[in-house]
Amino acid sequence: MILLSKLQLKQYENDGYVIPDFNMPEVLLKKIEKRHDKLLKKYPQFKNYCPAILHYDESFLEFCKNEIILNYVEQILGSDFALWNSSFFAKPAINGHATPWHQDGQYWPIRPLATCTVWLAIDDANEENGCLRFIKGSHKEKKLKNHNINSNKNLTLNQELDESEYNEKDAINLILKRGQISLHDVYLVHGSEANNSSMARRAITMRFMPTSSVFDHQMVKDKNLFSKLNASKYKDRKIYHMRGRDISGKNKLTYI
Ligand SMILES: O=C(O)CCC(=O)C(=O)O
Repeated sequence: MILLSKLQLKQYENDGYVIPDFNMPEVLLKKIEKRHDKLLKKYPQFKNYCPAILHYDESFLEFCKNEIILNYVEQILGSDFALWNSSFFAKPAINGHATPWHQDGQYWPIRPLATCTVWLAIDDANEENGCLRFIKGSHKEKKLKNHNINSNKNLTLNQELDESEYNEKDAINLILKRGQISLHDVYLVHGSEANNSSMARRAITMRFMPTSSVFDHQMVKDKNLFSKLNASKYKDRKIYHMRGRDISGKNKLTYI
């Protein structure tokens, strides 16, 4: 069985992310590209970013259910977990949108807050085409930091970390080859620059949560928490069973 080493697990714990020795096979990457092209033909508005691809094409589940990826996730989250979202950050060449510095958990209705994100590179990702950037160790306090709303239309997200909350000089660039993945913690501060290069920088995220947490479909009605966010998209979100059982007993899991 292919697993994260002790050292890699320690890195996830200390730094908030890890890059396993994994490569998505080329045939599957080609399949992903085809399905994404088809999605964009139908929904050109997702040219930069599709927040919930499974909502539009459930066949993307095939890639999220990769046994090696699930083994890694199990090592991090434990044996009972679900997939609650998958997004496509397509970042096309020349004018691909930036993602402001943020913590994911800020706008997710999951309590207790927990998620491990798998980020799969569909293109080589580097400084030129706007690779993902992490502030190493910024997850450690397990605390949500101050965010502001940024309504600039050239961003994939409207949540931006307050400048007082991080130091950009601590950022590391997540340089990955096509087919490589990284795993990151829900509290880790991250973002990415715009893509002004001639190469696309496509990536898929897969969001896994332990079933000891609850994806609270009702929480989005809390106006204080979610009023300024586009939270309606969480109301009907399907939570896909991946491994084990629903520990909380409160998640409505979809079995596939
Ligand atoms: O791919 C990007 O540029 C941003 C990804 C991101 O924010 C995330 O994985 O949560």
